[in-house]
Amino acid sequence: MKSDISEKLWREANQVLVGGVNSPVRAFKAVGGNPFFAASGRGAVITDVDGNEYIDYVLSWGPLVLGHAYPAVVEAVRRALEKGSSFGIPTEAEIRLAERIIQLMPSIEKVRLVNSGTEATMSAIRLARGYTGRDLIVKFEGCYHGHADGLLVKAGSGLATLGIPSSPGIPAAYAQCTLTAPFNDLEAIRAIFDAHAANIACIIIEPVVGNAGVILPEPGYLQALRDLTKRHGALLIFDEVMSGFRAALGGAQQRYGITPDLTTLGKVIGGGLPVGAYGGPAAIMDHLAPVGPVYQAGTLAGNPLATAAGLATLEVLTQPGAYESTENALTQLRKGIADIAIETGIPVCQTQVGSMGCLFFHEGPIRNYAEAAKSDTARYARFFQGMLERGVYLAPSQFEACFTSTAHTAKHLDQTLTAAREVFRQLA
Ligand code: KE4
Repeated sequence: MKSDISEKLWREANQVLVGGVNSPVRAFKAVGGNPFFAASGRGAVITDVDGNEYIDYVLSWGPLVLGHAYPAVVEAVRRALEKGSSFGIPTEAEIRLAERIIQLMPSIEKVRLVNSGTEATMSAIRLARGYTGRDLIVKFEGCYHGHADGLLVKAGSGLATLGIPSSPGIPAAYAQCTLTAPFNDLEAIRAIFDAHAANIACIIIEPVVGNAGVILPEPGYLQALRDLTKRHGALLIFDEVMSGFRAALGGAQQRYGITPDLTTLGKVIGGGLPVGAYGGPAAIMDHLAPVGPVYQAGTLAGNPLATAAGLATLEVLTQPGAYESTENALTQLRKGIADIAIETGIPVCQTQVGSMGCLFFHEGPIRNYAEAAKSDTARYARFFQGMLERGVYLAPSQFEACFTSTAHTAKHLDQTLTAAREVFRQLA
């Protein structure tokens, strides 16, 4: 594959952008080589500046559930832009997006729109602390909830990819307010509550972990967390920034039948533009300013372009068969990979919930981050590079998720599986 222009841009990027990127996982540190530079995307295919085409299973890390440049989304944003990009006063689209979110996630009665998943989780935690009057929070090893200070403790995604246990720059006094437990370990979380229940404001969890690869909750685990938090007056926050509209149309809370106290969202609800959101019962949400005293604000929160993109995306995704097509595409891919792994004798563990999934080079099972971390990351890197050379762009880290969209067709899947069969044979 030609890469002259990408290489030139990479040199320029490294002069002015830290590590050449604006988000660490994009730097391909875990898989070697340098990232290509995107020029355009259309449907399931992304084209780089040298004209190379890739079937895209990263989809901007989840938002593009309809694929790149979906016409209705492009048109909606264009129409909104022609009327003005931001007003900083209420607009109707914010109401309609909140209504759509509430319709799909009935645990939510009121919404607050923000600009990223990080803002959503950071704000939801502040609300939980304000609502309960308690300081401690609990998160789970390998879960990633964005880069707010108190959440960069034993986090997944880029920290797992780069082997950063917890980020420097966070005061010890602050980090001590974050307790951590392994995912799927009820004994550990119960011990934390035995010791600290009276001062735990909330649990925040990815109900389906998507930032350590994809790890599924074991049967009864989420319900047990629901019961535990209810018993001790702590809030249960489902971070569905990634799993929302992917684990099921109504998120993991719909798939597993759990009603969290607060839900955080992002990615899909912005359709590729910067949007985050958090929501829950009015009795909790009304503690937020300007109704209540818990403060949170944002210049571009609910801006017309992002709400237009999000509304257009959810409008299409809620059409009959649309969501199901994203899940079916990943199911076909997973089954094909499973056959190839058996043919070649390569031990793999595949996980999937809806349209998000992961191929671990590990014989499985994988129930938590410690087990995921034993995956053969060198073999994953070789797989990634082999697939990239064959026009398939997967997550550039073993500790990330892959995604499908309504735009991934049988032809894309066949091409992906043909490439995978060739690469697996090289890995054997
Ligand atoms: P953002 O601030 O990146 O919009 O969202 C943070 C976030 C919160 N919660 C969950 C469950 C998330 O997955 C994320 C962000 N996901 C990563 C991918 N694993 C974003 C990619 C990146 O960091 O560049």
